[in-house]
Amino acid sequence: RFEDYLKTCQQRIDGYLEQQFDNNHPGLDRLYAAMRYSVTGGGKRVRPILTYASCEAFGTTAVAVDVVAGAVELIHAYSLIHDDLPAMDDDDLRRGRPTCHRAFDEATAILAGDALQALAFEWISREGSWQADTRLRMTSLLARAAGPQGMVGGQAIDLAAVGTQLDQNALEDMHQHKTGALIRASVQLGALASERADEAQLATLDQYARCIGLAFQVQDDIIDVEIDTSISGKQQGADSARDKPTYPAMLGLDGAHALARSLCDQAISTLEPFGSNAERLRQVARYIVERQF
Ligand code: GRG
Repeated sequence: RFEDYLKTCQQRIDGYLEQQFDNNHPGLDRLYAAMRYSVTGGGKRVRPILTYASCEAFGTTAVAVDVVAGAVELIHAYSLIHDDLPAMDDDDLRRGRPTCHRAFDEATAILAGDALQALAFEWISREGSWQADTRLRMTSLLARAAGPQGMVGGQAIDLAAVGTQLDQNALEDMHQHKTGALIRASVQLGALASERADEAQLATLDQYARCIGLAFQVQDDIIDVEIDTSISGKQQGADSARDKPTYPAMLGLDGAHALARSLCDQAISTLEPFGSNAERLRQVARYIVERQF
């Protein structure tokens, strides 16, 4: 059952990350406490699950890619810490707990984010037993996904768009950078880490990942509206509390649901050449558009 698979993957990555942040670091207690707080505080672990499901499509077991799945989650955790800072979204809560800068302080949160990003690259470039060219390609792929051509670029596009009206193409471009790039990297890294994927297979998987990356964001917007609606009893529009352009505001709630479903269908049909080997990836695609949180 997919629910069991999801739980197993979540427990696997939770256990792995907890183990990595288990040691004492004299003199660096506060920094490590902030890093540990942000990495081990829950989260759906969608990106590591994608890395696991992707390597499994090539017959590689999850244990071989823990470090890669972990590295992706470190980048994700760093992005959330920095996104929550007063200079960005200025959020007090993340995953139902105080944000890192609230639980610690702003300077510590900035450093914890910086440290997690660096640590991700240390892990991926040092751990495991990949051939040198695989390791180099994985490192460079993750760097590009995290950097100005990926997630950080998406955040910059988002900031620059404040107070302007984005059309659907511009909104998609922003999300493809901001959240899509790391989701695509999660899938590519699983396949690369198997050392069994050819270029055509990598390209096919990237098509799949582009679709689910966007579907993830559409569903996230839908969930926000549904939560708002269940709290206030009325639907919010483009001028919702978040004051950010969203798919439900642009397409209506039904239109957003239809887009999420269509992206999921596209993602699933892209995987046809993989046959039953990609069943987990198909299930993850469905999970992404069916999840309620
Ligand atoms: C500040 C460098 C920098 C980048 C920020 C990804 C990002 C760019 C910010 C995250 C803020 C955000 C709310 C983005 C929308 C996408 C999203 C829903 C992210 C949260 O990811 P989940 O749902 O979180 O996977 P969990 O808590 O499950 O890990």
